[in-house]
Amino acid sequence: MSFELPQLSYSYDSLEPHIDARTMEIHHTKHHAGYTAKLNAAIAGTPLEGQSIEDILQNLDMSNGAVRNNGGGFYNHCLFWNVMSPNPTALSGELAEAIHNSFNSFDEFKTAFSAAAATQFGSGWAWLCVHKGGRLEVCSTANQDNPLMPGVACDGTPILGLDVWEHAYYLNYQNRRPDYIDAFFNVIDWGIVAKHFEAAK
Ligand code: MN3
Repeated sequence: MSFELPQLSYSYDSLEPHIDARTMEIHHTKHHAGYTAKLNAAIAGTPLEGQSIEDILQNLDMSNGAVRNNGGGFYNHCLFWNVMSPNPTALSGELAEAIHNSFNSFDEFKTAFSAAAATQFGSGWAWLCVHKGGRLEVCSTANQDNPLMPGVACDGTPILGLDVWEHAYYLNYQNRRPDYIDAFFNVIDWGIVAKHFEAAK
């Protein structure tokens, strides 16, 4: 069994003006599709074939560049599309409480997450992760690495991820990565993030 590029639950133009349709289409049909195909090629006929993407990443041999880059790319983009919505649900309940407990306030969380995203040098991702017991942490990773991988970043389970590769924003925002980060906060579906939180804590 091989991995499949997930369909989005919304149309490419539905996140505008925050994320433009052309960027969404290229990002999904070229970049994410490319990582998916290369991941399948890299695991074909190996013991990794048939494992879940989480198992593959958590037990990854970090010297296996093809699986590290493409497995990370596959997983990271699946989470990214999933946590965005044209009709986002507001933050509430247990996750809101956990954000307050871990960061003092939503604003302080937003500042920390935005800083992680803005200061990740070159290509990479910013993450909100949960540790066993429910403590939340913000971190960032280079390239297509993510916190599930051994020895990478904050070692929690990602429940929210932001792609800060230039391919994610350059057509619309050029070098203004901070504007893109701000815009992302308009399309985060906190109801979905809360489900990831519930499953991972
Ligand atoms: Mn990307």
